Amino acid sequence: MASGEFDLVIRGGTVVTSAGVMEADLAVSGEAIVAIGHKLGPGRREIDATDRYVLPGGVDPHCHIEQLSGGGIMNADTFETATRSAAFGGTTSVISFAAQHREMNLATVVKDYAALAAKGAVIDHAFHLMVANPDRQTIEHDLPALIRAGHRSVKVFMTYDRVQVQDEQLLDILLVSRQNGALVCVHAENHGLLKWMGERLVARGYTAPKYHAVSHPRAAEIEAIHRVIAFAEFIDQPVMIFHVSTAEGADVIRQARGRGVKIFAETCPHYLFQTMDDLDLPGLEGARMICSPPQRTASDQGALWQALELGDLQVISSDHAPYRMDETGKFSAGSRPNFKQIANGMPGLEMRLPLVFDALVSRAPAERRDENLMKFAEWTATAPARIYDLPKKGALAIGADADIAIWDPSRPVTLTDELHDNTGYNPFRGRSITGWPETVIQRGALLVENGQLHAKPGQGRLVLREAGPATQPTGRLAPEIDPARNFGAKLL
Ligand code: DUC
Ligand code: ZN
Ligand code: ZN
Repeated sequence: MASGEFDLVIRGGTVVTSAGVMEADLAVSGEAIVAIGHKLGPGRREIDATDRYVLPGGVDPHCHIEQLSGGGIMNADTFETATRSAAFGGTTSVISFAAQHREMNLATVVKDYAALAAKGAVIDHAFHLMVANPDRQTIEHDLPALIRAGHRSVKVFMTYDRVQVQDEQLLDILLVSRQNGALVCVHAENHGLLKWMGERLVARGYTAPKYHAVSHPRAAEIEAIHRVIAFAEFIDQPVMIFHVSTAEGADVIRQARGRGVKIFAETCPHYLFQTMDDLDLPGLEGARMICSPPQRTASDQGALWQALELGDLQVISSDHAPYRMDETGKFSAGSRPNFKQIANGMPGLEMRLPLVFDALVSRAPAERRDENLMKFAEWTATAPARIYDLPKKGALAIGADADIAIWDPSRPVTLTDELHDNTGYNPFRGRSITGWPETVIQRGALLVENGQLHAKPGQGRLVLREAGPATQPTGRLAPEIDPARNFGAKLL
């Protein structure tokens, strides 16, 4: 081959593609992967990947960045700090939220978040349209226009006073999404049950952070997943259930999928690696672990891993929702808050991949390593890219964006609070893991090497999306919606 034919060659690594795990070189020209094979010709730049795994850069489809929370608190990160932290953790694409609150105009919200990301993001990004003000302007005009403009996912909360949508509003949003080609993502917890439990606990003096776990009963998740699936089936609109935390929640999803309802679902590292006991810390320390839904039990962890294995859950996202342990974040309601007054969420963008890699790859018996490497790529990059219509992301394939993480599989790391975001703590501090993404590349350019960031704020690109297969309805109409069976009424 001619000298300098490729811009970059990653040589001699173990490359993980959807077709398998192989010893190979990988070549990049411009922004794309152009060859994967043996003894590829020289590149203008070469990276020696001997004893390294060459994996797709992670796709994190659920992270809250520079966002006003459901409780009205601005989170700790800017697009610069959050995406910088993502890059250090091997993630090269994020989907965060353009978060409408009551009284806000959704089109303006999207413009504002896109401007923040354009200024700060160091990696590629897309937005979920978070709808909390489903008035006529939103439902009839802004939401359809924004979906068609390439924001192909919508997020709704079934709880939280400031952002919750009512059942009828949820039905409207499902229908508009069906008509315009978007996936609907749902925070599924029963509002009344949470409110009732929270008030009762606090009234009886059970105010410490650990009672947060008790205040979000498993039944709240189970009921809401049931309900949103019933609605999704009724409207025939695909839905993504966010952050599944319970074995029963995964079961409800399994049953729905088994009867052909188009449901996708994710879980997150804190449900796979923590339990409610992690909130049981002295004083207010447990505040750092408060997130919703809360961490559950070891038995739920097992059920969630099994649900991933079975394909009932397809994605591991971070649900990065960072709040500092000070008056700007967790203690914005004062220095002695009850658990209800503490912001929900934890940082996760940087730790998502290393934690999952350690569990799935480093701790796997040798004979399962290749299989688990492929699962790792699937759950953290390939599946989210496929489900959310990012066709150039999430896989090492000819023509794909050269978004690549080169992992040192034997590097031991003891986790500390030193992350690259702006939260100031790491919920997994003290844990020892093996394996780290040492070199991270986006569209052929170095993002991270030797512990240094090479990217500039604003270099990440906004990715607009087509309506891909995940957004397509099944075509099976509920009898009451189907004019052939409802005396001819046209409702869609
Ligand atoms: N739900 C999320 O998905 N993220 C942060 C807080 C919450 O309740
Ligand atoms: Zn949520
Ligand atoms: Zn979230």
